Amino acid sequence: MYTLYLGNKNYSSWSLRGWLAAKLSGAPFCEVMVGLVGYFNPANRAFSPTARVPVLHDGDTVVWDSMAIAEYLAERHAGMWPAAGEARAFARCASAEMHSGFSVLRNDMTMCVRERVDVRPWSAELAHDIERVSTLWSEGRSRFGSGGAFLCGDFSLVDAFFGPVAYRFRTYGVTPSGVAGLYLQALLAHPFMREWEAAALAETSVVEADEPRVIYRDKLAARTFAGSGTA
Ligand SMILES: N[C@@H](CCC(=O)N[C@@H](CS)C(=O)NCC(=O)O)C(=O)O
Repeated sequence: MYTLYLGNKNYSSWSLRGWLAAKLSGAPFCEVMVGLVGYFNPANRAFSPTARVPVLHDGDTVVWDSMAIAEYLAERHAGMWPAAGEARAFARCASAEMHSGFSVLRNDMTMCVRERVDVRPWSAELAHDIERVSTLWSEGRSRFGSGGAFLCGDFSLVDAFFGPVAYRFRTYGVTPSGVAGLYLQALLAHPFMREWEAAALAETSVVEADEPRVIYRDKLAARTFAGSGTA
């Protein structure tokens, strides 16, 4: 049986990708929860060469990156990428773009499943990342999505890569229009996402570095002050 090391479900976006991939594989796996402390923790080298999560252990084989975990599992379990070649190419490109890009979205809209907060106005760079996600979602749904409610039809690895974005968008009130918005709702409603969310909401630990109301404390306070001044 696989062992998957994961960070706090409320905060750990990379862990969510690895976990969704493991769920999608259909294979049994056991979870080891690693409490994140908000900074690099060298003690995690005991199970992860980078000291980061997620990490999949398959016997003596250690797979330490969410994309590598996805590909490792997809080599062993059928149907994790879309079957049609063109859809699969799109799914791989969109997943890789998510994995290696969107640094502003990642930094400025931290994943915090339990939170709802409005931090507008967004920077031009953040708005650009949001727009690019919406474009990718619209393209996937309109070109490859006819067989189901997900980016390339049935739920596949590309949806695992955008799972964290769905929680980020909900937390920060990002509402893409049209088919992209419908896809966001479908992603949030998927049973795997609901299962992760329930576990995240049961957590009580707080990592201040990832808390929107801590990161945006000054901006939110300034808005409250301005609001009370005009009331
Ligand atoms: N590229 C890696 C990134 C993994 C990563 O940065 N994980 C974060 C948690 S989401 C982490 O372990 N941070 C260390 C810490 O906060 O202790 C992947 O795709 O798995």
